[in-house]
Parts: sequence; structure tokens; C-alpha cells
Amino acid sequence: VNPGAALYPQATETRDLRKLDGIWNFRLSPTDPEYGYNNGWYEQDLERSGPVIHMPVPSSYNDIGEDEGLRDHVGLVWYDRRFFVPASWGLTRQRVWLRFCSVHYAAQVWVNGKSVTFHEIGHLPFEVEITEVVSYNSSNLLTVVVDNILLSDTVPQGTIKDTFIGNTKVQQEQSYTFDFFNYAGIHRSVFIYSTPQTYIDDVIVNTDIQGLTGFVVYNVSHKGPGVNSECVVQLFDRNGSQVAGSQDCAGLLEIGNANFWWPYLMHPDPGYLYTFKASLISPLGDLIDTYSLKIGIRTVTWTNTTVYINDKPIYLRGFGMHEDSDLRGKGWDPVLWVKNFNLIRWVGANVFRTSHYPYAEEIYQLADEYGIMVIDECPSGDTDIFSDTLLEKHKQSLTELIRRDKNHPSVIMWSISNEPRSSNFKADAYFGKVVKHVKSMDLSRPVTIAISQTYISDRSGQHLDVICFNRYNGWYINTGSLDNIASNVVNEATAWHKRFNKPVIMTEYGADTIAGLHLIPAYVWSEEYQVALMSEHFKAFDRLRKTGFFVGEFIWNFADFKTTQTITRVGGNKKGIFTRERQPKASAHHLRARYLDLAAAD
Ligand code: GCB
Repeated sequence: VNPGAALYPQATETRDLRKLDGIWNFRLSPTDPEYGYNNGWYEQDLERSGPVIHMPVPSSYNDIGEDEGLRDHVGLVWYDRRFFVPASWGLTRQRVWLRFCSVHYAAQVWVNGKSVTFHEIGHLPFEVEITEVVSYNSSNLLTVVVDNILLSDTVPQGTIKDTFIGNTKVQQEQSYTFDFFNYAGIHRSVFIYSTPQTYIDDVIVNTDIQGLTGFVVYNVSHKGPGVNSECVVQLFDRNGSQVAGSQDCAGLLEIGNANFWWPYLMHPDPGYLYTFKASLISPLGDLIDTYSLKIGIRTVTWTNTTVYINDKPIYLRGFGMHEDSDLRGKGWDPVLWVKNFNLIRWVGANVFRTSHYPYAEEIYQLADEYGIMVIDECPSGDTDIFSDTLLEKHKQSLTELIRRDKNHPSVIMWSISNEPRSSNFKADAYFGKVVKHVKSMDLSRPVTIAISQTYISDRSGQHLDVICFNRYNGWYINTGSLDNIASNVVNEATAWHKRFNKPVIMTEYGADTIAGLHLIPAYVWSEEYQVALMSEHFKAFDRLRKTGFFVGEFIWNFADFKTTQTITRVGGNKKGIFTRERQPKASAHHLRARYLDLAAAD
């Protein structure tokens, strides 16, 4: 099983890169998962073993066709394409790597008919060295089989119902309790890239501040035969001037009068990034490998009432989001995400939660640049089966998440779960272990869970640094009634703080709203109702802000998104303040007025 990937691939003086995005060949597997294997679909071009359709990568495959068989397919699908490895990579004896930025849910990969890796857990990158199996200066066959089946021990979980005729499985039905469509496929970019034989394997950066001085504590690790390689580390400011440097592979850089990384609207120049350049040098002084990383100098600290960035208390104004759009499903799309960030800034938000899984790496890079903070959430689950297998997989998802995202200044908190069954008596030990695992990898950020159980029954809060809660007053609770929203929210947030003595955030509240449906007096599903429900929450948040332990509000959701088919969802979840096409509902203007006011008070 592949352990995931750390550094985002890049071309440098010592590395080359090719993107394999584009149109691939694609075929659904019959229900018998062995069929493609038995017929050697991985050994030759897919189009030789049968008909293929065109499939864009990156994209979910579900909404590309006109056929529910494709949209609702359960089980394996096959992809392939050919790629070329330049002769120069071979002549310079470069290592060749193949990297998938995410395939949902599980993938097995072949190069020229040889199985090279297997990875499970969608939304996280994985890579493998393929130097030994590629042909240089010629065409290579890349085959990927993708499985979207979710079971009780996958993250997230699902249930499969098999239908048999005699002994033959003829159909599989997938169900799940999470509220977003189980889009699948090669969701993010695919790269081949080269590195030298001795190469930089990881860079870990932590930052600190003291007065006007910034500190960068770093560790550059390398692998390969050149064990005696030395490092040169340089830090450049935004203008490209070097402001610090060192000759050690691990050490501390000091930057006088540093530009700190500040959140959006908290400072005139938010999202200030330096470039950290690490170079490996041979004992003879030759450059072996080099890799650059954008970093921000900032601290995140917290007490039992407050979260601070650079020693200043912060109030989080944001959203729960989804990677979701028309046609592409969960496929990475730069058009969509630059637009999303422009809307986030237009609304005056300073944060979002990556509900309910890690987003594409490019999204965190944009968040770093814009000063938009991120609560980074791992895929988790809604189950009473707190099994050891699930625990291991949950920990694995966090290992891979933290390895990937540890250096982003935008990431200010880890969310280890959304709405788990934390009332279960097993939840105490289970989440104790998960938190311990996160702390063994990163002590620099607070850990939270978006909790839906009550403050009385929850058994996870004692392990967390910050309590987040999701509650749908006026929607799932007291549908259509705005009367007690404000007092319910104030009372609940206060009770959470009383019980656990931690800072409290409301990570979800909201109302489904059909854009263009107008009804007065306000009535559920109308734009008026969504606005009125928000106003009641705002009253509560304003009261809570005076209490000193309430540190943020996140409306559910940024935009409408697709879900599985149920009678409670009209073409998907409509709690967005933007439509799925990213146009504002009345609620977006309402939220904007508030968030800009709050920002002015920052
Ligand atoms: C929740 C979930 C979120 C749903 C939302 C809703 O509690 O965390 O995934 O989409 O409620 O709208 O029902």
C-alpha cells in the first residue's frame, strides 16, 4: 500500500516535470471485479480489449455522460493513456516518478503492464518511482483501475448491497450516510517528474515570531546514495532578495523585521510569502538537487478561550465548502477555484473548512497567497463501529494529510472528523488515540472535531483543543420557526464552553434555499427564510462574541452541491449562499454586509 506523497512536484534546475492531464481512455468494469484482470486489460491498450469512451482527467467520471449507468456505477472502472519519457531523463540517470494528486477511492496502477502501486483513500496524493519500468525516448502505457466502493472500514464509510442471480453477482448498490455525492475517478492532476538519484525527499518548516523578528525552523531530508550531501538553504522575500541563509540541512533562520503572514483583511498586506529554497550539494560542491517552497511566517496559539495568529486574537468568519461543480464533480478545476477565492474575498470571509475531506493541493497554495485560513479536515466517518481497522485507516488519512499540508501557513487547525458518533462509549478511547497520533506529528496547530452530538452526550471534546459544533436550528430542529434560534445557539455554545473549557466555533448552521424562490412571510426553502435564519444566528453570534470564548462562525454552505438522490434534496443540497454556478442568493449579500462589518472591527 502506498504511503502517500509529501512535496508537490515542480520543475527546478535539477528536476523536470510533465503533466499527464487530458483525455484518457475509459471503460466501466462488469460487476465481476475479476473480469478486467482475467482478460488482461492492464497489459495492452484498453482500446484493444474492447470499446472505450473518452474521459477527461482530472474530473469525476460520473457526470460526463448521459447515462445513469455511468453516473451511478458501483465498483471498478479502467483508465489508460500513453506517455513519453524524454531520452534526456535517461541520459542523466534521473529517477522517474509518477504522481497522482488524488484518485477516489482506491487505485491500482500499472506501467507497461507491470503493477507499480496501490493506494486507498481518495483526496490524498500518492507517488511511486517508475524508473525501472519505463522506456526512455518511447511511448509507455499507463493503466489505472479505480474502485469507488465504500465499506464499513473505508474512510468515509458506506454499505454495499449485492444482488445475485444464482451464484452470480449481477448488481451492487452503494449507500452511504454522508451528504455529498460519492463522485469518483482521477480527480486531480497526474504528473511524471524526474529527480536526481540523490534527491530532496521532504522539507519541514515551522515558524515563530518574537517582536518584529521571524524565525524559521526547518529540516530538509534527502534520500539516495549521496548520504554525505550537504545543504544550502536560502530564504528570499517577495522581491527575490535573500534575507537569510544557512549551510545546514536542519536549523534555524532568523529574519529581522520580518513580514508576517496575516489573514485576509486583518492587515493591509495579507498572505505574505517568502520563498524557501533548499539545495543539496555534493562534497565536491556540485549542485545535486534543489526544491523551493513558499512559506509564511506566522504563529497559531490558543488558550481555553481564544485562538491567536501572531499573538492577535482572531475571529473566524467563513464557510463549510465542498469540492463540487457542475459536469466536473470533484475534479480539480482552476477556473472554479480562482472564482471561489474571488467570491470568498468578495464576501469578506477569512476562513473555510475543507469539509469533509482534504482538497486539492493547489487550493491550499491559493489560500496561502490570499491569506485565507483553512481548517483542514480529513475524511472520516459516521459509524458506531469504532473498529481497529477503521482507527488505523483514520490515522493513515491523517498521516498522509499532515505530511502533505504541514507547511501551509493557511492551515491553522486540523479537523479530525465531521459529525462522528461521539456519544458512543467507544468514542472516548478512539478519539483519544486519533488526537495523540496528530500530536505526534504536529504540535503547532489546534485539533478539533465538528461535533453534532449534544454537549451532554459527546465523549470526544476532552481530547480537543477547540470545540466545533454543527446545529440546524430553524431547519432540522423546529423547522420553519425562527423564534428560539438566537437563544438556542447562545445556550448551546455556552454549555459547550462550560463543559470542556475550550474555545467554541459554530461550524455549521443554515437552510436549504432555492435561488429565486421568494415567499413572505419567510417560509422554508425561500431566499427570505435563509436570510431571516441567518439574522437570528447573527444575533446569537454577536451576544457570544462578548463572552470571550466564541471564536468563529461558519455558514453551511459556500455553494449548492450535489448529493445522492433523496426526497429531502432538490437537485442536491441547496444550503449554499451561492448557487452551484457561483451566483449569489440574497443570503450572499446579507453575509457580505456582516463579514465586512466584522472585518472592519478586526
Ligand atoms: C450536516 C453535515 C453536512 C450536511 C449538512 C446538511 O450536519 O455535516 O455534510 O450537508 O448537515 O445540510 O444536512
